[in-house]
Amino acid sequence: MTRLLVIGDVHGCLIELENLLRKLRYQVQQDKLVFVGDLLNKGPSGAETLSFVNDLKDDGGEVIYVRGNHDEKYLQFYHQFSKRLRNGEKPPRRLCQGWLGPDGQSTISKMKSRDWRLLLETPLSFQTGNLTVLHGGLSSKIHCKPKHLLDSKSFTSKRRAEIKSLMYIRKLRKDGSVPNQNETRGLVPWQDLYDGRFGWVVYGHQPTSHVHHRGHTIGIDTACCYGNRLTALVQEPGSQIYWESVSARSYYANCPPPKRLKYAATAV
Ligand SMILES: [Mn+2]
Repeated sequence: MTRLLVIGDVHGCLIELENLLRKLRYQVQQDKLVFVGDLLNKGPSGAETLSFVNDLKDDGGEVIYVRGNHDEKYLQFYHQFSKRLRNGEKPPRRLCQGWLGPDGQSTISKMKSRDWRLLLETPLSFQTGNLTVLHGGLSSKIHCKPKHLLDSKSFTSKRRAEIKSLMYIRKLRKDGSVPNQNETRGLVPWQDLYDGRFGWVVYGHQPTSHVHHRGHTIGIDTACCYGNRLTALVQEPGSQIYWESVSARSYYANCPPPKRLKYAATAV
């Protein structure tokens, strides 16, 4: 029996990931594991988390790691400095900090080539049955399946914005289009405009105190790196979706605490 386990933003919280998998009695050769993205940054063990995921794959695990905005930052860095990185050079600390965050240099110095490969292979979304997994959100102007966004040979700027939006957006214009970077007026949460056309959308990116179930969307970034919890959405064949979580061992990231939700959703 294959279970689908979708894991929220890990952000280098490897101990919590291991605890969560233990709690779920994860079976590497039976369960399908999907990450909503952002395995790296903020928490203590980004590079080690990539290595852990690679080990699961080596052990025959079916693992899908959807690309998050922090993963994308590392990939952009890689494309810019790939020659230096391949030569084993260490890019200057300030450059890494500016680009990747405070622990950028130590993370990339620990990353092996297979860890970069894991990042390079990340899809922007994953679809199975009635679930679509992506990191950020979905513009309601997107009519093709999110995974087909990359099919076109030549990208218009609109298409580029749509692709980026899968990893980054939180809000949309009322007509469902993707706002410009500094635009703030009259925007609405993307979840309010999503009409369920790709089934349930399971996403991360927006740290909240509880699983955020709204319309046809389920947000599972429960802010582990901010000292809250790491959550997995579980789908067993022929059964309801439910979620499990473990508490964070510490408050890792120097950022504001997660947004408190007015209610706590329990099951779909
Ligand atoms: Mn994140």
